[in-house]
Amino acid sequence: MYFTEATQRRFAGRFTVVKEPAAGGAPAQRDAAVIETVTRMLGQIRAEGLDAVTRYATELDGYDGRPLEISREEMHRSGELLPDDLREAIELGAARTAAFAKASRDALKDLEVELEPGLVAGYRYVPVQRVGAYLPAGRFPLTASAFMTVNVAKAAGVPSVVACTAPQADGGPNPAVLYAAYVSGVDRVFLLGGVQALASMAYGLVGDAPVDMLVGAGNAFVAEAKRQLFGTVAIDLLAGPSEVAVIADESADPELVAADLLGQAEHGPDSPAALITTSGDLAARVAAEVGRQLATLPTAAIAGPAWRDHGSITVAADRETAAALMDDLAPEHLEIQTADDDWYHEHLTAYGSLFLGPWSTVAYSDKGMAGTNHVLPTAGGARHGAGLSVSRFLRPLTYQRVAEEATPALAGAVEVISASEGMAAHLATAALRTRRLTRQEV
Ligand code: HSO
Ligand code: ZN
Repeated sequence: MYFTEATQRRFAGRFTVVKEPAAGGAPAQRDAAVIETVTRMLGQIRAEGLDAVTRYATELDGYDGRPLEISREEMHRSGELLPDDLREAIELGAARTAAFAKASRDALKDLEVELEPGLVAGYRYVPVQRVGAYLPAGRFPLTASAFMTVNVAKAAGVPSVVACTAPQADGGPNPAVLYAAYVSGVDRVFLLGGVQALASMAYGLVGDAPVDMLVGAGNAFVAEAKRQLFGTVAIDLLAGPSEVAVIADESADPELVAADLLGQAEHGPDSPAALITTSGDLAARVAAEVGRQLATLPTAAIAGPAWRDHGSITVAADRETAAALMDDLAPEHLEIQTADDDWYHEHLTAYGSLFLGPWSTVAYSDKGMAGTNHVLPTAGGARHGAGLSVSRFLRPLTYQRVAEEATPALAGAVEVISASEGMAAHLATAALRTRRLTRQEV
């Protein structure tokens, strides 16, 4: 995550980078070894089916041979294994994300319009029928993932939602992840991780039938598997390392800004964190504060290298420059901590999700408590895409109904265009109707 050359030229002299990313800020490239491994695994799973799936699960995840499908009873019981406060927090996150997803669903209205007398066109929102959700349980088991995928798909009206999650050291699923999927309304869950999980759902090796769409974040192998399965199935997006960016002015609290930069840096040593500020004084105070907080952060072994290699601080001459530089980065998460929050909200055009004001922090959304989705575009994808939402599971399927009286408004022009293209059969479909109309009229 760094400024493009065009933007650097356009704003030359209007900003200063006071802390550069040591690694140059270039987005991580697709790794040739990952591509090759995933291609080989998908090929073998396609050819050999579940035999290859369980072989990989044993080799890579220590799968112990128990039934791949997790029973409803085990799902229900997973809640009882959790401390009360965790179980309640999971129920709260599921309820809040469901409330936002349901409100979003209700805001999507079917359309029907009469364009000419007798010519009606419209669309109906129809959900994808079968969705497969990947629930990561790797370095960190992301408990809220199920809220963002299963819950939102269910709010969109998807009839079948299956999920996969990798076995943990004890051979079973992570109980918090499983309980989050259960309270999100998942239909079936399978004990599979990584490439073999995605392939099993896409090829219909688990569940009733192949899924139509795969959703959910994972590591580089998961992202590559989704890329290669795209076409066979739809996907939500290809998520790279988690990113955070902050726009702050002299009114911001450096302790909060520093904490929020490190808040996402702990995802991995390649997680970018960027501060753009209109205040040189704040820039210096945040830099010092990041160092101070890293000294005691339990995950400093990850967040420290992330900040060193992919962290940046930029001082911009004014808010217009700050906003333009930030649009250029198009970060996954963007916090605004300024005296001008509303101005930024109006002018910014590229971010996965926006956090307005010092009381709004990314982790609130990450864990489902803000209601919004945490499956968001990274690596500049926010310039053209948006995060996961009910609208991704709902397709506006169009229809048209043409009454006889509207025939003159369509057929003649279709005949003329078809004739000019040499498309005789197309022409005939319209001409036939024109003739019938004429005959009736005589
Ligand atoms: N920041 C991640 C989601 C997450 N982080 C969940 C922690 N838990 C992608 O938005
Ligand atoms: Zn996060």
